[in-house]
Amino acid sequence: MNPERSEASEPKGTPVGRRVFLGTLGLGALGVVAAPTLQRGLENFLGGVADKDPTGLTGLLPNGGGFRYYSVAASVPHKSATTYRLTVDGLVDHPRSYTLADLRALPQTRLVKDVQCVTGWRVPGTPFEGVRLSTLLDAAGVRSSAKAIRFTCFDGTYTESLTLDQARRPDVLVALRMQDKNIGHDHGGPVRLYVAPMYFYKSAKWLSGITVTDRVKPGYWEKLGYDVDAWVGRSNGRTDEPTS
Ligand SMILES: Nc1nc2c(c(=O)[nH]1)N[C@H]1C(S)=C(S)[C@@H](COP(=O)(O)O)O[C@H]1N2
Ligand SMILES: [Mo]
Repeated sequence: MNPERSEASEPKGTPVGRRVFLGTLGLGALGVVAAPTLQRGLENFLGGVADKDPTGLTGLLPNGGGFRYYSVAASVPHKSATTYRLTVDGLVDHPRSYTLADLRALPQTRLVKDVQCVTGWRVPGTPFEGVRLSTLLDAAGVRSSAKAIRFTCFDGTYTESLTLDQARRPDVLVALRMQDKNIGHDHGGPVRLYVAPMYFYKSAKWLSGITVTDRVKPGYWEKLGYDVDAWVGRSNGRTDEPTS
């Protein structure tokens, strides 16, 4: 079973009306529903604007250029260039807090690869751009006892993890841009993690904290059954083409 599926059909804080409505239509199998009229009808019912649905329910529909909007939190505060902060702490010699301007001033890396969600959807050739996570780790001075990273998010709920070796890969970014635009709120802006070689659940949206730890602490979906090492095509019992 795929835990994300149950999240999608029964998200935290979903108004009962929606849940009943979706239950009536039997949308557990929405992956096979593709009639455009039905999609539009559902989007209208859910408020008309897919990217305004904090529950991610409309995210089950094929929209947004192939992307689904996912959030396990019912609502997420908006952070601007003035209010956003990213903290780097834990087993480091120089903990610090970055503003968006600080992050923009660092060297930027642009990668163009396929995005692959563990529920099956894939978005080919998606540009992501930002600061290599390794750059922030080097600046922080990671201590020798460190083994892993814990990521936290300003949605107050989602968490993720990487081993230190994974985190130091050149295709792991603290991303400021996606599809050659600043990352909008719904895609996890202003700053999200981007872990190119792994299933998209590793790419934590609304990133607010990077804590260096002495062991991997499984993230939100991983506690619910997803693989901690989430290589595309080599985890979660899936055989997708690698994204790199
Ligand atoms: N904070 C946060 N990050 C998250 C999620 C989430 O619910 N909350 N969902 C994950 C999953 S399962 C996927 S597939 C992608 C979806 O990203 P998108 O909404 O930009 O398409 O975000 C990942 N990062
Ligand atoms: Mo996902």
